[in-house]
Amino acid sequence: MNKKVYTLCLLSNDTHVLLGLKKRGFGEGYWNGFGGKVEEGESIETATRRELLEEAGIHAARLEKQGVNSFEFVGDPVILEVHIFSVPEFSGKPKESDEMRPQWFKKNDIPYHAMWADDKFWLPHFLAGQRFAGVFTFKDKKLLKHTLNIFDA
Ligand code: 6OG
Repeated sequence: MNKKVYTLCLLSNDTHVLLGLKKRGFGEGYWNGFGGKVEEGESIETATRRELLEEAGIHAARLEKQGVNSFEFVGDPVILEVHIFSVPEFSGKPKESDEMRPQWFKKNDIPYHAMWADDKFWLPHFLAGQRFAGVFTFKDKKLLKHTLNIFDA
């Protein structure tokens, strides 16, 4: 078994959440949070800040770890371990990059139909401030099965 570590972070306020439309590469055409692969020698938090700045032009003043999801793809020995953060304090205005087109969405109007199939399971808990850990098995873009544990405060 081979594991790759990724970051994912989402900004939100009382009413809205910031998502980015992935313009190229893995997950192209899907709305998602901002993030990417943790580089060798880099901490997970440093990678989270770097990706948010590169993809959306936002500086994270504070990060809060909220969850970790593992993704398995049938036929692929590599497990993606994605560490998910909220960003309670930040500066800067969302800015389009080569990779992402940021847009604020109402929390009750999230475009789940154009997102990875796992998101509708964990994102409501994320937005409610809960912590969670999930394991999701995909065949290509189809979600075959999952488990999700919610840790109430
Ligand atoms: P780059 O390839 O752009 O990083 N990611 C996923 N996010 C969700 N919501 N569901 C998945 O289900 C995902 N698999 C990967 C991790 C990829 C970005 O996409 C996230 C990274 O933030 C399969 O460097």
